[in-house]
Amino acid sequence: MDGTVGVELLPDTDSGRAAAEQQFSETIAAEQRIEPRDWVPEAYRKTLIRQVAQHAHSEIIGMQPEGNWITRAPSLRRKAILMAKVQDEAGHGLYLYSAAETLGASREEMNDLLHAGRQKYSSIFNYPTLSWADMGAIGWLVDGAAIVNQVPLCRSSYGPYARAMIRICKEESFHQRQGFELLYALSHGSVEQKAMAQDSVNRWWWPSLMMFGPPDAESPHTAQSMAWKIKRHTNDELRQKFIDMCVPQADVLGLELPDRDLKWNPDRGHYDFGPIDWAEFKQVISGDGPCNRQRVEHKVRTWEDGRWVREAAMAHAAKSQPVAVAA
Ligand code: FAQ
Repeated sequence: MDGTVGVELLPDTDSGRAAAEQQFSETIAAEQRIEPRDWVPEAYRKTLIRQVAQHAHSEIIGMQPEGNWITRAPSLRRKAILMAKVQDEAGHGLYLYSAAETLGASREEMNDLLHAGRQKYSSIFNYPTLSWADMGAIGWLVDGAAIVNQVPLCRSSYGPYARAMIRICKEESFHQRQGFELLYALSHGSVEQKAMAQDSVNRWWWPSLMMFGPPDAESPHTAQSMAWKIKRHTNDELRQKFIDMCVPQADVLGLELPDRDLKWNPDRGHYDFGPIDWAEFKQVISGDGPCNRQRVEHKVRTWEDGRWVREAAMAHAAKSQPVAVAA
């Protein structure tokens, strides 16, 4: 869309509104991007704010499980890599908050809604990181799932979101490889290290499958988001793609995936897999997972602790404003 139906031209007549709606539909049908100045239906705007804010919050809350291990990394090299990864996640959160702001959501408002439990973040970050191997499993499985989910979002219909995803996916790709490399080193190390890697994969496998969201039949938003080309694939399609990708990678690692029903199905051309515990998923997304309270409390505490920094930065910015000189 070229901005001819911009915010300032918002139609207040029936015919103006019909023209704006038609232009929106034509832009989507033509695989062009919707841009911030374009008129959009209110429901499209709300859906995007919900998804992009949830995505941004996931990146920010997602720094906690790994941040927990920075001081305990086993070598300087591993520590430098982990710090770089966690910093990348902060950057992803900031791009995504900026993308949501172009839709009219303020950062303060999104932050408040997260703190009040009224906007979600990914279920996966409500699980504890119990061993160093979890840094590998998060990289391999959690970033791996994130890539499978997010590469199609680079073609999302909303321009600022799609463009943010391009850089984010490049960085997630590095994250996934470092996780795989870390797990490979452990699984080819001592007996104890291999056992630690296997235990970690056992704990992270099923929650990583839940990252793709509920089954299609129980996903209230998928159909509309696909019609608007915000989402390009359904939750189940992406989950299956992820499983098919992980099985040969687990073989290379020499680790087992904890699912006895995992079996190649030549008729479907995919791996069959066992039942996912959707009751656990519902419990976690309703705020009652293993670490939900801890994650949100920590986020609120750091927000309060950082208040003086924000205030000082604002005071400095105000002082740096050029003083108006009388003519
Ligand atoms: N966790 O109808 P659907 C990362 C909610 S990657 C929590 O299927 P939709 C990188 C959903 O919001 C993780 N809630 O919804 C990283 C909705 O609730 P609502 C972040 C979930 O939106 C790696 C309800 O269930 N990635 O951070 C989850 O069409 C390592 C019904 O669901 C993204 O956010 C879940 N797993 O599809 C960082 C990707 N699944 O809002 C650090 C962008 C569903 O009605 C370390 N988002 N729900 O109350 C998406 O692609 C989509 O929003 C889905 C859900 C696929 C997540």
